[in-house]
Amino acid sequence: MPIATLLPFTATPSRKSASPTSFRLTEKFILLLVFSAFITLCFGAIFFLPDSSKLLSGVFFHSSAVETNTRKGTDSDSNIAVGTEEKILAKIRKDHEKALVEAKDTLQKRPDEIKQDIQNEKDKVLKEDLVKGGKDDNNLPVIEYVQPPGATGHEPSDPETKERREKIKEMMKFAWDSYKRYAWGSNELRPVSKQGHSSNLFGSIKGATIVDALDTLYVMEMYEDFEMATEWVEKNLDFNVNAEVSVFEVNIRFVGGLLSAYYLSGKEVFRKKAIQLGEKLLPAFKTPTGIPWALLNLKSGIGRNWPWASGGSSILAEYGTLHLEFMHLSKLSGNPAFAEKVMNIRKVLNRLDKPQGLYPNYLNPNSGQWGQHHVSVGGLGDSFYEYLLKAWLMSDKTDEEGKKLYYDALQAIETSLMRKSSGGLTYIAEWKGGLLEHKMGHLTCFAGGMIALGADGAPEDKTGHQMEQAAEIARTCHESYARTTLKLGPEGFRFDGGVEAIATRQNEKYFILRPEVIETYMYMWRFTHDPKYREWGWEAVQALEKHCRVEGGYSGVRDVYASSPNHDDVQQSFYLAETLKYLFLLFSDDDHLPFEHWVFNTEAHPLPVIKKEMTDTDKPNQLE
Ligand code: DMJ
Repeated sequence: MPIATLLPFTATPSRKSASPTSFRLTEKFILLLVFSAFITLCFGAIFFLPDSSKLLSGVFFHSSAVETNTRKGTDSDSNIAVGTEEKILAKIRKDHEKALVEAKDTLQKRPDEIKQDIQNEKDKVLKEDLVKGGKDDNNLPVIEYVQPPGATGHEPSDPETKERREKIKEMMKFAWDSYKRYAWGSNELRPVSKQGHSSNLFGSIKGATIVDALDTLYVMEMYEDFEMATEWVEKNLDFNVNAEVSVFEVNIRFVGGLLSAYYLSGKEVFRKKAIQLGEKLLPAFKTPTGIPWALLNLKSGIGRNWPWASGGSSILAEYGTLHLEFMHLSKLSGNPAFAEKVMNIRKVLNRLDKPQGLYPNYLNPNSGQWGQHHVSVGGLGDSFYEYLLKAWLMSDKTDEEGKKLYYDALQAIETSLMRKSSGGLTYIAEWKGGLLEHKMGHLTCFAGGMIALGADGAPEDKTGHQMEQAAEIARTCHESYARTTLKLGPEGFRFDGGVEAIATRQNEKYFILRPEVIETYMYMWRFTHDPKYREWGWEAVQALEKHCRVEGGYSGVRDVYASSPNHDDVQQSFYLAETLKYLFLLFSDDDHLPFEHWVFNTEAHPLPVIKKEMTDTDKPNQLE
């Protein structure tokens, strides 16, 4: 039977010949029948289809699963499609129920528990990312930034301390504004001639003051200036220069400054730049022993040592002051090369005999042998000792080797270099080929702070003894200031020929805004809360204001014994990085950059303690 005869709506030639009236009635009847059948079907669908609310919730919560299946389904595969559909619906139902149970659980939790759960989830994702080798646009590992505690502080409650702290901030503002006004982009400021100053320590890298000051601006909450400095770093800080730089100076000021700025603010630009610069410094280690050169051409990667250094040697305080920054560079870059380089320096030193347990200042990077037997806890040696202690502290006290090296070295210093003057002042002398030179440098004054910082971990019940030593050194260094006309400390002072804590040579009478004495006051204040340290710090502030503040910033002076200051016309970048930061912290509460969480590099750039992973049994509630 042709289909056409059964379908009244199908236009056929025979249809035209039928009576129009009777045919229209039949049509109407059939139409009515079809319509009512259609409506019955629709109603039936509403009652007999699966629970639509569940279906919808499944779509919203698990859209991707449904979509994936819809896209994959084909008409010819109807059996498989039906099976798959059932599976999807079952999964949707299961997930929905699970979500409801979880939501119920969450509602019963305290807000801090919910927070912790979110953090755990985040950590898990981050770990998975790192395991997968998650990298960002710069090919650096993806790191979730968490600000360590105490990055900013609050105002002290005592009105006098608060006022003094505000005063230090004003000094920073003046130093910074003057630099901005007269020397923006140069390495340092000439505050008398009101122009930029370029130190050859940084080759043609620019902006030492900006990078050195970044963290001080942050710590003092000068956020607008911090943003301005950040923008300069982003746009102008360039290490692709054909210039020779001091590896040590660039490391402590630039790498250290950038690392601190990163850890305080979380801004990726600082991490990126620190790593870039760290990589530029790596060729300095290409020596037969791996002891780095002092000077490096950043473009050619060719290194050499200072021409004045004994027998072509590298300098202890220079190659020994890379450890903290390089450990952090490895952590932030995922590149173990940085850590390996500094650990190798230790290995080389461990193999060498130390005269009376002391470390000579000169070491030949080719032969791996000591140069002249000069030993100093001041210039040429100082921060090597500081970094042994801080390596241990920064490792959350896991670097046992660093700890042992530090306390052994300190013992040797005490035995061979530490002396008491007839007037009762403790000082640390220098050692030249077995003979003591009874001279102490302004630089050596950092040792008061270092010894106080390490006293707590001192072996054999020596904590009290070391705290006394630290206090005595602080007193001696204070005397070196108090015994001058300008009440500022000389570069070097002697304990011979009838003098004590006084510079006798013209070339040791200058003061270049150095931080070490104030640094020691800050540590001593934190550990003892003896008000004299704040008083001594305040004396220094008054002298700085009276003799170093000039119209265009702060300047060093040529002779601290002169009746009026003769300015040297340099505002050193470390004045903003260190001197003013330590002063600010001296008048701040202890929870601002607390020592359990932060370690200061030798340029006062705070670096976080790298917390050891908690073992399972250390974790709270782990056993429950
Ligand atoms: C700073 O650059 C550092 O503190 C370094 O360790 C020694 N000298 C200056 C400040 O005096």
